[in-house]
Parts: sequence; C-alpha cells; structure tokens
Amino acid sequence: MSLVDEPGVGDPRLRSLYEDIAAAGLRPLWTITEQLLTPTPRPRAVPWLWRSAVLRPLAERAIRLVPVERGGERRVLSLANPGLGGRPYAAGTLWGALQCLGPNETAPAHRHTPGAIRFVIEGEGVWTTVDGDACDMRPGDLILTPGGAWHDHANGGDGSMFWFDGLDLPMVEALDAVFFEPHPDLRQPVTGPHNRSEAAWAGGGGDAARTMTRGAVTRALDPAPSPLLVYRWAETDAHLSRLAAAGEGPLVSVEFTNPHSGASVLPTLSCGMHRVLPGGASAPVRRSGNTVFVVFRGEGSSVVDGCRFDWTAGDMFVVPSWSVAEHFSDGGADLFGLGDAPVLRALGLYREETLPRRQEVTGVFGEGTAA
Ligand code: GTQ
Ligand code: FE2
Repeated sequence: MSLVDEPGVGDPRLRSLYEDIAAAGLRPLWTITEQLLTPTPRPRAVPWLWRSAVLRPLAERAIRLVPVERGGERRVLSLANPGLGGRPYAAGTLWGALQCLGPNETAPAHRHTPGAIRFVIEGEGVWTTVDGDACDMRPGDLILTPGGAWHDHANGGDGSMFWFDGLDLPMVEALDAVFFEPHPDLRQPVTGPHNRSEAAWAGGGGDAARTMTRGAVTRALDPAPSPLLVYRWAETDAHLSRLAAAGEGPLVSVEFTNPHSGASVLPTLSCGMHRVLPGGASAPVRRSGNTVFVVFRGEGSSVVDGCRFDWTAGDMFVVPSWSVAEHFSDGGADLFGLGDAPVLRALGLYREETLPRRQEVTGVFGEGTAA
C-alpha cells in the first residue's frame, strides 16, 4: 500500500484537486513532465523553405507600393515559420528576413538591443551606417550591426537592392530585454570615410585566417561583438577556394570570426559560408541550435529529417535544432548560414553529432504531404 491514496481516474476528488490546482495558478508537473523534459530538443519551428521566385516578386511589389519612412521604417518581409503559430520568426531563436530598398531610399536610423547581420543577395549602391561608419554593401558581403549600435540603410544608387537580415530578436525577446530607440534624424551623420572598420583591420595587417575559421562552429567566446563590421565576398570566396584546393570537401565551411578573439561575429549570432563542391554531398549532421540558410550561388538540395528541399540562388531555408541535415549540389553551390551557436556554447548547451548513414528520402518539400 503506497502512502498516496490513489483514486481512480473518474474520481470526483481527483477532478476537483486538478481544478483547484489550476485555479490557484499552479500546474502539476506529473501531468506535463514528458512535454517539458523531452529526450531531445523538440523545436516548434519546422524545416521550411521560402523560394526566391516567391519572395522576390513580393519584395518588388512592396517597393512600388510601400514607401520607407518614419512609422514603417524598414521594408522587410520576415520569414514566418509555420510551426510558430503565426509569429514572424524563422525559428524559435532567429529572425530571418528579406529587406529591400529602391533607388535613393533611406531606412531611418535607429538602435535596439537585438543584434543584426546583413548578407547581401543582389544589387549595389546601398551602405549601412553603423555608429557613424558607413559600410558599403555588395553581393556576398556580410555586414554587422551589433546590438546597441545606431544604424540606417541608404541607397545612393539607381537600382533596387535586396539583402537577408538575421537578428537575435526572438532570443532577446525571450529574455525580456528588447529596447528600441529612433534616431532624431533620418540618417545619422557619417563621421569619416566609408568602411573605416575594414580599413582599420587592413591597416593592422588584416589576414583572412583571423576573420574566417575553418569549420562550422568556432569554440572561442566573446561577450563583445566583432569590431570589424564588414566581411567581403572576394575574401570569403578566395578563402573557400583555398580550402577546397587543399583537399577539403565535399563541404567546405568557414565561420566569420571576430579577428581579435576568434569568436562568432556577435555574442548571440554565428555566421558562416558553406561551399558544396560540384557533385558533393555533405555528411548527415545534427546540432543543437537553429540555422537559417540563404542560397547565394548555385542550386542543389538539402535533406532535412528525411524531406528533400530543392533550392536555388536567393532561396532561404531553416534547419531547426537537432534536425538532421545533409547538402547536395551537382554544379556546386554556396550557402550562407546564420545560427545561434555562440549562445548554446556559452551556456554549455551545444551538441553536435554526425550520423553514420545517409538519410532515406521520404518526401520532397512542396510536393504532396511533405510540405
Ligand atoms: O534593418 O534595422 O529585418 O531593425 C528587422 C529589424 C531589419 C533593420 C529587420 C530591424 C532591421
Ligand atoms: Fe534595426
């Protein structure tokens, strides 16, 4: 006989106990423990793909119809993962979006505690000013706007520009630490020549080995953001080519790093570039933490938890925490990846596993039941 007087399921005393517990603002762990303490992460975000063929025309329509000015501020289409119940987040921890600016437009200056990165997809003529340092943006470049830094985007060219925005907004929101402030002026003053963080780094003997580390996830941690605010495509491309020539592959990965500490570019966000060599197939890997990928060049496919996602340049897709992912490309492809790895590392939550076997493909995203 146990100490507990175990009543049957239909017992009215039990029902009224549960009612009284709920009414008192309490929950009995014994009824929810399996939902909470899952054997492995169970992200609500699902693997998902947003196609450039859909994103791009919508952004172009928005350029024609929606002005960028105080009030609306930024012309941004955020990736809304269907697993997140309508919330505007790509994954539980990550904001991912397509931002665009037409000729001579400016996205008004402001600052906020969430940190952001930009990865340029297409166009020219835009610079993002970060605390007075105007950073010119060209396709394939990575630009940082660390949390707390004043920033605005200005298009001085005569064409439209499109880039990917990644933010740690869902993490900062979960920590109840979102602060936002508009700048008194539309554009903050540019306080010297353009690209000063880059010039300072180059002047100090800038060396790609310090701004990019081989592999997907650096171990170094730094509570401060990188003082280098721009990572140029020409250097990324050359570095990936060197690694490929040195026999790495079929997937060659670099993470962009803070050249002073070797840590991820922001305390909350990691950014990397992944080159799938022609005919290449990467190993099936899963990691704790979410990743948003942006296809920069080429086409190919990724198998995520058994579902095949076929992608081409400009597409964006999400690999949620602990989903198994492997990447393929016949002609070769370059994928930009944004992740939350530094947060998981800092908190002792990072795990990574390579599976012994290729996944069986059980569906194709966008076809039938798979999507
Ligand atoms: O460009 O400053 O996608 O503040 C979301 C929030 C972009 C930006 C986003 C932002 C920005
Ligand atoms: Fe912003």
